[in-house]
Amino acid sequence: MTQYAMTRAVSASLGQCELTHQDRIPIDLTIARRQHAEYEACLERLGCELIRLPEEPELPDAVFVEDTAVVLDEIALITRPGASSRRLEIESVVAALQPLRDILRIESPGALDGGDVLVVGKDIYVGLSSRTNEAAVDQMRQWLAPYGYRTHSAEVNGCLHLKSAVTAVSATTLLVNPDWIDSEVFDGYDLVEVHPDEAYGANALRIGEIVIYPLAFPRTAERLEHRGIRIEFVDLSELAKAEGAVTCCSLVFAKGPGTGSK
Ligand code: CIR
Repeated sequence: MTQYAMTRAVSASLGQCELTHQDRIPIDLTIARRQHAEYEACLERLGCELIRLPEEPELPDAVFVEDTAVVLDEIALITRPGASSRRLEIESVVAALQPLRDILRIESPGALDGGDVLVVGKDIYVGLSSRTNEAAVDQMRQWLAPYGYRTHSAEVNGCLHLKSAVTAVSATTLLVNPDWIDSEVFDGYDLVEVHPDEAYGANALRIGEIVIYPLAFPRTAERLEHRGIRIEFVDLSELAKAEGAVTCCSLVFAKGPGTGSK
């Protein structure tokens, strides 16, 4: 296996999660945990070695581990989540990543959620959202340039994170909801737009040549398949009630030099 996928068990307090663009509706924990297990199984089937972090019962949103770090081949950048309720999620992620990568950290006044960071090759797109600010983008630009990364920022409107609005479905193709992000930022990429009835359909998780994609957006899935994108479907309907989607529930990263034999 060439990639790790770090996940975290669903918290017993998930029902008290942060919500920004959705109304609170009851979450069935049993279903949420089953769907999460199926998502983990899907990652394993696609060749990822799982690193499962234990549940944080007091931290409702801890399952959305993506928001705590941006793991690149060279380093791990630990975020400073925009919602203060989520900042306690960080330390256990640092402990898990420390043996695998050198660690950099976003510092105050920077605020960054990993859901606002889209990495495509050496280009890093950072969403300016209710969770992520310019100060964090400045820190990223400065710290990641020595590794050859180009950091770009883009305004996000109407959704929680950049990756609610755009994700990569191949090395050259992005899936986008143009109502939430200005597509012109992504000049040079092939773009697939979500079906107009499926606003939340732009979040897909690319694992090699396959994307993990929610069952909830069949019309957008049809558009992807039409473009030759291969899909593994998952049902994350209970986690979607917590404003989570497929990228949010894992940190997927290469086994770096010195860690590949693990
Ligand atoms: C939150 O509002 O922080 C969580 N309820 C949802 C986080 C989803 N994370 C993601 O899109 N990366």
